Amino acid sequence: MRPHRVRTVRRLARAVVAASAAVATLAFGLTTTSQAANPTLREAAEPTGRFIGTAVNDGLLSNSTYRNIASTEFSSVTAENAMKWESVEPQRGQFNWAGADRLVQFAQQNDQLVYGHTLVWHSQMPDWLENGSFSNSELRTIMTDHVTTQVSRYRGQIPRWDVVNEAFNEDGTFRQSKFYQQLGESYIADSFRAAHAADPSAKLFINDYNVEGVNAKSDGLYRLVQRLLDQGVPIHGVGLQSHLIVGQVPGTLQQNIQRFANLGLEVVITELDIRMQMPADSSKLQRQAQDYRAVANACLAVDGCTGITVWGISDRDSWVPDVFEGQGAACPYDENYQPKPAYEALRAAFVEAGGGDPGDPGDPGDPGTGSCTAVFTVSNRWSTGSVVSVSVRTTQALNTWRVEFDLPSGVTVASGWNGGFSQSGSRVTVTNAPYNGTVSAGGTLSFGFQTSGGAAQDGTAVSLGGQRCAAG
Ligand code: G2I
Repeated sequence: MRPHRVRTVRRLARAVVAASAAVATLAFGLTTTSQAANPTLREAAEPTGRFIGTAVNDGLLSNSTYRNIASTEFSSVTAENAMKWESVEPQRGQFNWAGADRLVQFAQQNDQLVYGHTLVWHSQMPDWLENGSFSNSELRTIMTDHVTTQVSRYRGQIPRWDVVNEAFNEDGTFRQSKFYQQLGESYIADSFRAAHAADPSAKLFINDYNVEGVNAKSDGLYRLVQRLLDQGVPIHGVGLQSHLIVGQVPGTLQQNIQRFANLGLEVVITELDIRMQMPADSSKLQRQAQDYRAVANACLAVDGCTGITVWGISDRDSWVPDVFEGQGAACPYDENYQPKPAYEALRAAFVEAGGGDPGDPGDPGDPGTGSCTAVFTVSNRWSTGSVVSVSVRTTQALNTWRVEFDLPSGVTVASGWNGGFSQSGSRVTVTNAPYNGTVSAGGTLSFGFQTSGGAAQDGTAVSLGGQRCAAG
């Protein structure tokens, strides 16, 4: 019965919010982009256990509209340029972390993840590196030192990094970058090893474009990743950039995500935008919305696909028109920062996948202490497993946290995220990850996990720091 009660309460809460939004609209004659009657993107994504991110342009963070959308709609941020080599080390040995630090601070203020982009890439290298002549061993040291310096600086604060970016040609052979030409394929393994040594908790990705479908380029990437795994190289994920064209979402996207996930890797849609020939019109925008939804659905259908980042909030700020003449309108918000059909489609995909069906959050016989409230949401369920996201609201400010709960007998946590997991019998203990230990009074901590050995995964007897929590 409890799920029904929770659903009813939620519906009621939405109705109240909708009513007050209507009042606000009448009173002030304006609506906001936060869509008060509907969830934000990040609220919609949360029950699915996925993050929804955006690329952030450092220069636009001073624009309050931009800032507001970036913070309220997205649960993850990627620096559009501020963490690239030319930005952080413009002169050899002279570092400028201002933009990168600003983004990390912004994310921490807004309870967001940071997706680190990018460490070793043939493009946007500083001039001293691009045009300098170095012996092979010198170049290898420059490269690994760079990786070490940058990853160490944000150790514990950036849970995912694009370590190597755009290593492939369209035919699946290696791009003849400075690194490949001088160091050969081993530059990739060395970069990953250096990153792992600098932050063993970070998940390390290889990222590329035109690898969304199954094709020669993604085959090359797949073979490389298999080799790296065979060699024990610390690689944990594949980023599919997804700079797509309206009407041309690859039909093999989900299959491709699945084959990488089957290797035990995370997959992230890292740079989603879907461009069109300008001018935009309503039929192109509707088609674009379907395409956004198709991409989101493909990710949401595969357990290992853990997040989607859009490459820019608004069409006003997108890189697309600068590079593809006559094309544009690729983002989820229009030139005036108004949500487009693509935005609605993205949100609808998350809402549908989230199911809005919270599980039983606690032992019904135990009213809890009232100092914490736990909600378990099963976003995906099959005969022998499930994907569960958990949020725990605390009345007390925390610097570290430990959540414990029981799973049904025989059900085990197969993998988890946003926390450290251990299990003894049915009792699971989750401690904060290095980046999400701090929670303000009245704030919510969250983590997620996938189970094996059984499907019904509502945690019972939930406690926070040893104190029993109430049902949410
Ligand atoms: O090209 C689209 C993306 C493809 N995958 C990797 C991404 O890192 C890449 O992002 C774009 C940024 O969106 C652009 O903003 O990377 C471009 C550079 O390759 C960025 O453009 C550059 C401009 O070309 C420069 O003129 C400008 O100085 O941004 C620089 C910093 O604003």
